[in-house]
Amino acid sequence: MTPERLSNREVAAHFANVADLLEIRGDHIHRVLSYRRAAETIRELPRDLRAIAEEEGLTSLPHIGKTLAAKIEELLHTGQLEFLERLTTELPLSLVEVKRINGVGPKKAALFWEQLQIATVNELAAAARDGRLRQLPRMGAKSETQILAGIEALAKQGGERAGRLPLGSALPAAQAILAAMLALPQVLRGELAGSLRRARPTIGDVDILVASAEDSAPIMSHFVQLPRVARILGQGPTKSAVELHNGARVDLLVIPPERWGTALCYFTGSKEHNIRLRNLALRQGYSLNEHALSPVDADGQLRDDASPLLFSTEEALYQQLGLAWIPAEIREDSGEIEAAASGKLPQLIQLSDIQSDLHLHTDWSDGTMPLRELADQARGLGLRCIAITDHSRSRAVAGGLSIERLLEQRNAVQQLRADFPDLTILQGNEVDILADGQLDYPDEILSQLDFVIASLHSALRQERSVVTARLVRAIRHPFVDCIGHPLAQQFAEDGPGRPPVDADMDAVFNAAAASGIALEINANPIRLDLEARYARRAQELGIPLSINTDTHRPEQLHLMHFGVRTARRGWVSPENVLNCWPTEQLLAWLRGRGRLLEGLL
Ligand code: DGT
Ligand code: CA
Ligand code: CA
Ligand code: ZN
Repeated sequence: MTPERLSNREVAAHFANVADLLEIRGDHIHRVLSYRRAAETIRELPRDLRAIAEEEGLTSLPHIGKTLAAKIEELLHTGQLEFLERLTTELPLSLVEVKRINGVGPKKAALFWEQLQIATVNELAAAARDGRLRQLPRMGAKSETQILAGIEALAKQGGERAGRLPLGSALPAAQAILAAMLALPQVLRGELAGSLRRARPTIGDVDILVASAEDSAPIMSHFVQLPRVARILGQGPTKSAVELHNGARVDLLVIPPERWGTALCYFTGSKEHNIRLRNLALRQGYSLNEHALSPVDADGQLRDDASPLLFSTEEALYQQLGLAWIPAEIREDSGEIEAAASGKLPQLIQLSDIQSDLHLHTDWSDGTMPLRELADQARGLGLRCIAITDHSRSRAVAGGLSIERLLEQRNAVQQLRADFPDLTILQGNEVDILADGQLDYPDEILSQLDFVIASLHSALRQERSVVTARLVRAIRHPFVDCIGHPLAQQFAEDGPGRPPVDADMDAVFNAAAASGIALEINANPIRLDLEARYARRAQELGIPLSINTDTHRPEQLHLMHFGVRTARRGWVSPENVLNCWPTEQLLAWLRGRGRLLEGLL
């Protein structure tokens, strides 16, 4: 019997499980990380592992040495991994889920298993409810409540995000497939549709539309044979569905060019937006579907005396409905139809509006690039202004800077400026907001910096009143200019990720509006924080936004577009974004906030 052909994602999942079980067992951290990094590498590969194994060999991959390569071979040939099976005779695999609960982690998962034989999330919930966890060292009523809340959050998030892929994984894979389809001579045009075009932070499935006037069978067979495809879920003349090696599901539709506008609009969604359009159409005597606007009589019956209207562009369809064309990111039935009907659509920010990136890490803390290399890269991207914002002293795990190092870096930045006359380099810092809302450096140090981001990185499960007061205190601090990734949420590749902090956002926004600071839209697709609805609210309250890549590695400088897409979903206009202002305007704003900007004016 031949084993099931595992996709790259499934192979990666085995490795991630090994990493988690080793971590719970208390194995050496390097060993844990080597499995975890291997899982990440495998998950994001653009081709089948089998092809790589046969052609250049698995050890050509980053983070894959001989031992790991042999384990991948074993999985590819047998569908199983003996090492993982041996581990699971020692520790139940379900502990991996227990470990994911916020407030648990590997050490407590091990403790619960060893002391109380708790193997599953349900068993843990029961033990927390019966007060059995209190027998254990450093566990009290408070930890029980925290764990129960963590279990609830995990279940909720698991439900909301189940089977959904983060935008950061889905978009590059989808763009590569679209490019491959556009390379076919019979394909006239193509677009990403669905939630991906609307830039939702997580994607259920990828929808790709291509237009062709010819027989679609060769287009479909090309599609299902692309190297990224792990398995075919369905193949028909106008619609096919596949699963990619990274786990994404992709629908491809072939559309006749004369119906392109109607189809693209329909498959872009959202469903709620479509329903509103259909109702508008009905009031004008038409039935709208993905094919056409078809005349109907008073009881909604299709009329056979009038022919349907076809639309080759979205613009023409919207115009027929009495609307201006609506950018895809705001098609969520949250006021865009009314705005388009009355000529009041906002001018949304575009990637080309971005002039600066104000949240960047170097090798002074946990980034990989030296200062000069970062400045070079930023200049190469056409940025006019950057802020160096390494971590502050309490973040020891991230190489946080002592006061001495911070001042030393200040000198280094000042020297660097001479070589970059066309790039304004701010020396800032990403200062930790400590558990009580104090900042991680004294005021006399903060007052010397050019730009201060304050961020939550620890004690993320504080209760609502505590975390709200903590954020508000940081917002009111005279030397804070921006709050970084305000809700500290994360979208994980292989799990539910990290929930946002439980802050009262009205209180946060009120404080921000009063103190005049900016709130960040962190562009890293793991974060996308502020998310769109909060960005929109912030803009309504006159709070400036700052979209930043939070770069740690060179390739992350290119993540800006994810932040811009998120801002667009939040109806954000360029004039409300620090990064779109000319440098003089940004410096004037900082000066107005009391910044000394020594050496910059
Ligand atoms: P996803 O895949 O869950 O991230 O979200 P979407 O929005 O991509 O949803 P999907 O893939 O099921 O469908 C793509 C688009 O097709 C959707 O945004 C709107 C349209 N559509 C799908 N089903 C329906 C429906 O039952 N009614 C209407 N009006 N539109 C639909
Ligand atoms: Ca979809
Ligand atoms: Ca779909
Ligand atoms: Zn950062």
